[in-house]
Formats: sequence, structure tokens, C-alpha cells
Amino acid sequence: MDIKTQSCVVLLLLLLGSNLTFASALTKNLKCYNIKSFDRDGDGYAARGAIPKSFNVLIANRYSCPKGYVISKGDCNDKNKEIHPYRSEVPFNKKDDNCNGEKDETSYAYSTNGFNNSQNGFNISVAINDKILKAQIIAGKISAKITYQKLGLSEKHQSELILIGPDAFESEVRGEEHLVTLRLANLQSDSVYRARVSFHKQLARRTKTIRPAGKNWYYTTTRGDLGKVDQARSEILLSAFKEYSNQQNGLVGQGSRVQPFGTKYGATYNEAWCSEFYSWNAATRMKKIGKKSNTSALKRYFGKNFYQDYGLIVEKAERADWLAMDTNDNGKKNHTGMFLAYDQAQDKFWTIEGNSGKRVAINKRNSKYIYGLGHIKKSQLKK
Ligand SMILES: [Ca+2]
Ligand SMILES: [Ca+2]
Ligand SMILES: [Ca+2]
Ligand SMILES: [Ca+2]
Repeated sequence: MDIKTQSCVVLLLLLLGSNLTFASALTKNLKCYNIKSFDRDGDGYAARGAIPKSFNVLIANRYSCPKGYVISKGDCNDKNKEIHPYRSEVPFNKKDDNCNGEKDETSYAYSTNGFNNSQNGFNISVAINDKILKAQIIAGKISAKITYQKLGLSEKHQSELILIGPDAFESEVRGEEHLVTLRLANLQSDSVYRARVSFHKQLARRTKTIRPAGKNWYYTTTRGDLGKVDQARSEILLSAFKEYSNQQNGLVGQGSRVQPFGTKYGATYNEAWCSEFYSWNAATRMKKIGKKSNTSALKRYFGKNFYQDYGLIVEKAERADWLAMDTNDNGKKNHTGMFLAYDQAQDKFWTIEGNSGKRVAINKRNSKYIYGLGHIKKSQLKK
């Protein structure tokens, strides 16, 4: 980690809308929660509404709260250590295990291979977690609706809906587990999409929504022209989206007790890990990228395929390219993202990022924060 990478923290503060300031370049304010008062079940997550205490810590300890304090909050049940925000929803128990406000909501499966992702479509694999819904699907009484959007097109005008009759999707019982597979087709190639599934029952005069599939979107990509670079782009993105899912299920990033923050990506516990997240995923297909730990190392790696001219950035940007960002708008690069799509109408960039609010996150970035673009070339790919 170098000085440049350290400023990923600045991004964090911006994202949180925090008015904290640095006491010096080498320290930062860290919000921590008293365990005795706010984490009574000892699951490592302070209760909702917990009041933080600010500590001035060395940058080298940026995520380490003092003894007796925890960094994570949002526990919706501080009397049960099995319930907290960074875990998977447990099916069929009528409890909101992951504190997202919904009980036994359906959840999306992610795979680093995608689910039959082709140039014009992909499958969405949904785990049914609710007993009543499962019974109704098995009885063939339920329709599914997919809301989807190609990233880069306006949410308002370009989202589309499809209603699929009960015979039009696959439903498979594997022991207790029940998976529903839906296919989205007739899509554009070489594009990133997000989709949401909900289930509906047709009554005499109206359609009743049985259970929304959570508020979360499922993110994936169609494939490109099947050339080597387009294949690599798809696979790098599918890897990154799998990590996005791992964040939501409490396996990486903040809140994880499995591989916290960026440790999975080669960062140390207290290190800013935006660049590591990019290079770790890119390394699935790119040679010699290693676990690049800062923006300067990534800029060197892309060499003459690095563009700073804004017109060229917009023109060249393709899925899974590297975006160098300047999130405090001071003319210096301080953060790393992976390019997903460009929204021309809004002049904004869709990205997937490590260490965004200490998490793996999908963001829509104002163009003024875009510093440069590392464009993937065939010569950089593994054989
Ligand atoms: Ca707790
Ligand atoms: Ca709890
Ligand atoms: Ca839930
Ligand atoms: Ca549950």
C-alpha cells in the first residue's frame, strides 16, 4: 500500500457523507460501537440505531476498533447471534436472518461461469426460501415477472417487464432446496444487465404479488463477439459479480468474519483494497497483473493502453476495463473501479468496486471523478 492507495479512505468518507476530517494525513476518524451497550448478543454487529464513538486511529489501523468495540452495525436482532446483516437468508424459518426487512425472501444464485450466459441472454437462478411460495410454484399456480435493465440506459424509460406463465420457467427441487430458473433472451451482446424477479398469483380480477425477490438486483453480463478479449471481459465480470454476491452473504468485505475487508484479494486487514479487488478479478484472465495494490501499479501495468483524455475514455471504455478515479476531485487518482457501462444521457459511469464504503459495491459515478481508463488488450491476456 502506498500513499495514493491510502486515499481510498477519502472515498469512504465521501460515500458516507461524513464530515469527518483527517487530523493528519496519517490518521483517520473511525466510528466504533461499544460492545457492552450495543452488541449484546456478541455476534460482532452493533444493534440498529447504535450510537458510534469516534476514534482517531493511525491509517495503518484504519479498520481496527479499540478493544471492547466493533466496527460493524445494523444488527436487527441483538438478542440472536445467528441474525445479522452480513449473512445469507435462511430458507423456511419465517425469520429475517439477513436483516434486510424481508422474511424468507428469494435469493439469486451467482456463479463465476454465469448461467448459460450467451451473446443475447442469460438464465437467472432463484432460490425459493418461502414454504408457501414453494408449494404454489410446485402446484403451478404462480407466474414470474422479471424487471430488467441494460446498464447505461435510463432506468425510467428503458426498463422492461415480462410476465411468464407458470409453465414457462423451470422449477427444480433438490432436497430442501428449491430453485427456479428463468431465462432472459433477445438482449444485446457485450452488455451488462441487472434484473429482479418477483412472483405473482393471478386472481379473478387482479394480480397478487406473492413475494418480491428482495430489493436486490441480480447483475450479470451477456457475452461479446466470442473473440478472445470479449470472452475475457465476460469472465472477469462474472468473477467480480460473484464477489459482489459474496459481500452480500457476509463472506468478504466489511462485516465478514470469513475473509474480512480485502483479505481475500491479497490486501492486509487494514489496507485499502480497491486496486486489489480489480487485479484479483482481472487475474482470472490477464497475465502478470498479480495482486496490484495501488493505482500507480495498475497504471504502469496498462502502460500505453492507459487513457486520460475524456473523449477517449468514453470512446474506448468496454466491460471490465480498469477505471482510475479521483473521488475527491483534486486532480490525483486515488481509487480504482471496474467499468460496467457508460450512461450517455447522464454522463455517468457504472462501476463495480472493492473498498467502496468498505464493501464490494456497484456504483454509478459522476464523470468528474473519472481520472483515466486502462483498456484491456489481447496481448495482456493469458493463453
Ligand atoms: Ca449484535
Ligand atoms: Ca444478532
Ligand atoms: Ca431477509
Ligand atoms: Ca429466513
